[in-house]
Parts: sequence; structure tokens; C-alpha cells
Amino acid sequence: MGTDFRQRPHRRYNPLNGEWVLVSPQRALRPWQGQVERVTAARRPPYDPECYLCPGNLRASGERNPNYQHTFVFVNDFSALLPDTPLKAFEDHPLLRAVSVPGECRVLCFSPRHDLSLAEMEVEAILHVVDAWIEQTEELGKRFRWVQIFENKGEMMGCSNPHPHGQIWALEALPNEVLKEHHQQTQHYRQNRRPLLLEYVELELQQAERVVVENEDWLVVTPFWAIWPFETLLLPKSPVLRLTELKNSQRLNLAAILKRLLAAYDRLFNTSFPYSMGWHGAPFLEENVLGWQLHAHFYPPLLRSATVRKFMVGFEMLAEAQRDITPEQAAARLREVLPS
Ligand code: H2U
Ligand code: ZN
Repeated sequence: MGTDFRQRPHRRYNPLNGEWVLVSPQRALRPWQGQVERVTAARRPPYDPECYLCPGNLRASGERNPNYQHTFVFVNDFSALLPDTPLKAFEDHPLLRAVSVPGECRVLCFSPRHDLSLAEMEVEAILHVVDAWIEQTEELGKRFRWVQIFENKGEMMGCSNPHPHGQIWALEALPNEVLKEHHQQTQHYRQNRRPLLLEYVELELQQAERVVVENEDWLVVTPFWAIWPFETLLLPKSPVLRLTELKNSQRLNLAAILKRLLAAYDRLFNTSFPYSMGWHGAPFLEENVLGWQLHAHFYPPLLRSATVRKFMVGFEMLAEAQRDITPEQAAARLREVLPS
């Protein structure tokens, strides 16, 4: 990209969801006079008797968690979706439509250790999380069209408990974000006979500018069209439709690259880095999934320090997403703090 694009406002196209993002690199040059505090997080104990996710403890439902060794999955006691929902449509008027949606919500504890984050866990322990993601996708994919695996990390992202955990919501419908990606990938495949994201991986490996970290099987980039300051996209280098297709070496390399990426995130602002992350793979029961390629999105809110975050308000809510620091600058910053 020429200097015009590096220094002047422009819009970038996201081929994965068909949306545009406004990039204003000239604003990143302005002086920052706000505070840059250092937050020292209180050290947590490895076991907290009050935690509803720790092994052996009682949950709100009155059920007791087993003394699990690696990971533990349970049905969310406050599920947003319920499996026994009868299929019904409400259509009194074309402007007033509703459909019922059966689904299931689960919580996945990443580790029995209350005091660790995914970034702080050993690669071997992260591999157990990868395996749990695979098992859950396999099982719930038999009953639901979409299985959303995600993690909200940190209070800033609305996470209610520091015990390392993620969630799984499975439902009988393709949610908005997924539907956009489904259309875009399907259309790209029809026109080019190649999955969009596989083509994108090749491009990013050639250009190298937005690469954060890679290994034999995986690539992490700050996507060209990223909206969050330090947003990243994690992609397999070869064709993979879903998590359930991963071979042993890919599982291992996934655990390893997750460790490196998350460690870099933590080092960036010297804090346990908050984010929402989640997996997107080919939907189940869909006839045409040829254009799909598995990937994970990481959406961290932090902008300038452990406490200064980006807000998606104003122009973003009413017009479109906007960013100051370019994805190329963000990738360079993340590469600088990548552990060896
Ligand atoms: P978050 O902190 O990421 O929101 O996840 C915690 C989830 O755990 C939340 O969805 C559930 C909440 O409904 N939960 C239980 O299922 N049982 C409990 O005893 C407390 C919290
Ligand atoms: Zn705990």
C-alpha cells in the first residue's frame, strides 16, 4: 500500500462479511495525553472455595462439580437457549416476524486451576481445551446447525468469573455473523472455485506485513479489514471445514500457536489481555459448505494500555466501524512482544 493509504483516511473491504471499515491512520499520530496506568492484578489462589467453576464446588443449580483433572463441561444453569423449544413461527404481519429457536448452552472449564488463564496454561493443558472444543462440536453438530464456541475473557468483556472458562451455544439457526460469512464464502467459491480464506492465507504469507505468528499448520494475522485495534484471525494453512477435521499434528500445533498468540497479547500492555474469541467452521446440515474454511476470531477491546479501550459507539453504531492504528502497525507491535 502506498503512503496515501498509510497516512490518509480510507475504507477497507472485508470480503468475509461484505462490510467496510473506515481507517484513519493520521489520527494515530496525534499526541496521547490520557493516563496510561499500570494495573496490578491481585494474584488469585489456585482453588477458590467460593468459585462455582472450581472442582468439587456447588453451582447455582445446586449441582456439585466433579473433581475434574483437565476440562469440565456442564449445561449452563442460566441457558439463553433451551433444547425442548417447539418449532413455531409468528407472522401476524410481515413487519412483525418471530421464529422459535431450539438450542443448548454449555460452559466449558478450561482447567481445574482457578488462577490460570488460557495464556498461562501449559501447551499440554491447552491441548485438552482444543480436544474439548472438538468433542463439543462433534456432539452438538449432530443436533444443531450451528455450534458457537467462544470465550469472553476479562471483566471488560463482561466475564463474570476469572476461573478460565469458555462457553458453547448451539442452535437450530445460522446467526447473523455466520450467515454473512456463509454467503460471502459460498459466493467466492462459486466465482473462483477456491475457498476465500485459503486464498487469503496465501496472500498474507506472501505479503508478510500482517503476519503475527505462524507454525507448520497455522497462521495468525491482523486481518486487512480488522475493526478492533489488535484484532486477529487464526487460520489453518490447509483446507479444513471444521474443528472436527483436525489431525493430531494440527491439534498440537493449534495448542502451541494459541499459547504464543495469547502470551503476546498479555505482554502487549503488561496485563491479562481481555478479549472475546470464538470459532467459525462450516455449519452443519447445510447443503453447500464448499467455500468454508475453519477460523477463529480474536476481538480484544484494548487500544493503548491495560485500561484504555476502544469503544464501538457513535459513528460505529450509526454508520460503520472505524479504526486509527492500521492492522499493519498492530501486527508489528504484536510481533515485537512475541515470546521466543
Ligand atoms: P461468563 O462469565 O463468560 O458470562 O460465563 C459464566 C457462565 O456461567 C454464565 O453464562 C454460568 C452463567 O450463566 N453459570 C452457571 O451455569 N452456573 C452457576 O452456578 C453460575 C454461572
Ligand atoms: Zn475457580
